[in-house]
Amino acid sequence: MPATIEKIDTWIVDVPTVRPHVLAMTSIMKQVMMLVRITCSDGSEGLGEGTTIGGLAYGEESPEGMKLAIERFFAPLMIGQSAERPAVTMAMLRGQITGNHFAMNAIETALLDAAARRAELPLGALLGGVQHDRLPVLWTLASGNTAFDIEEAEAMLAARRHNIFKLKIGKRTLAEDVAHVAAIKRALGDRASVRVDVNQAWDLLTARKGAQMLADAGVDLIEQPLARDDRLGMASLAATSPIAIMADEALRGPHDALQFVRDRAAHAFSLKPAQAGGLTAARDVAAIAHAARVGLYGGTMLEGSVGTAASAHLFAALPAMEWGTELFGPLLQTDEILAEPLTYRDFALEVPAGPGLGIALDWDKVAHFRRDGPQRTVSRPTPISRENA
Ligand code: MUC
Ligand code: MG
Repeated sequence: MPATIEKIDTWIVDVPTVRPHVLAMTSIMKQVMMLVRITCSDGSEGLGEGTTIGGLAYGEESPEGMKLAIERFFAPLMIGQSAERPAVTMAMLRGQITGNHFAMNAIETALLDAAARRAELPLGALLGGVQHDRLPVLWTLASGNTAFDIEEAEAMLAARRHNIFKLKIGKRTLAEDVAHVAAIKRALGDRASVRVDVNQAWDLLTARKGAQMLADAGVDLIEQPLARDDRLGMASLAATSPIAIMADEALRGPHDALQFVRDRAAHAFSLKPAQAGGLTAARDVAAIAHAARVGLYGGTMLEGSVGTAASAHLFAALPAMEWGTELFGPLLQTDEILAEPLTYRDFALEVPAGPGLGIALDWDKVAHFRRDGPQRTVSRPTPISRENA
């Protein structure tokens, strides 16, 4: 009997961060994750995650909003439908629900996870096949304090955890930001690559000056310097910048990717499944980048382990991530909600092996961090394992 979708559960989980994470538009002290689990009639299950940065500060969706959207709008359309054809289910959802890219991604991940577990294949196999076992992972220095950031970077280098660093700038004046970045690059020298993420905070004139100053300081790349809707500004900057310009917030799926390629508005794309509207939509963005010889970078919304594992499967199924990845989200959190944490070693994340996402939640930890508290957990959900998949 073909499996159907029987039940969809969602949880909000709050996990503190190891230190405040300071971006141009917000600072966070904890990560709020929406976890979704799809249970199918054959007992198979799939997990997905929807995580944003600072509630609605970064984008148009929040974990709380995703939970509501899935409960109220996605679930009624999905219950009773076949669980065997995720692409058909996703086409149906996209036909009836506009936008909601992060929630779409969480749902698509869970559908693909369940389908891959059923087939006893890694999720990446459903995305074309895993091509890489390890993905280089950078670390974001975002304490806001130069001395602290240098110390943090040195510790990461010594532990062989990261040797590429991204600095969050755009909150202070250009001169202050460049002084901060240059001091860090000077301290690290050739031992590390240093990049910056402006998170849309600059205008074109500031970006032109900034690109030159940062190039002089030894920085490799500038991520989303201008407002996400200023594609022509990005094109003008990309035409003259001495260092690579990367699009992030501006890329909300294949259509944006096509426009960016047409306008030659970026040298690199930050690939984010949630922003693109799903793993398969992000794969389409990657195909456009590949055809246009635009470099790829594996972005993050600072997802926890579920979303990070999903992105890892996609990135591992692509021919190359020319700029590496920033799949460090779980390392920013004080605790882990997986039974077995993801493995970070020798400057890389090991792509989880095993069926589906290749991970299992520790449901005691989920209960502990659940916003509505463990005391309201009536019965603990059954852990996902090979046996009951
Ligand atoms: C972003 O804009 O790229 C990724 C890493 C990080 O520190 O923040 C995120 C979001
Ligand atoms: Mg960014």
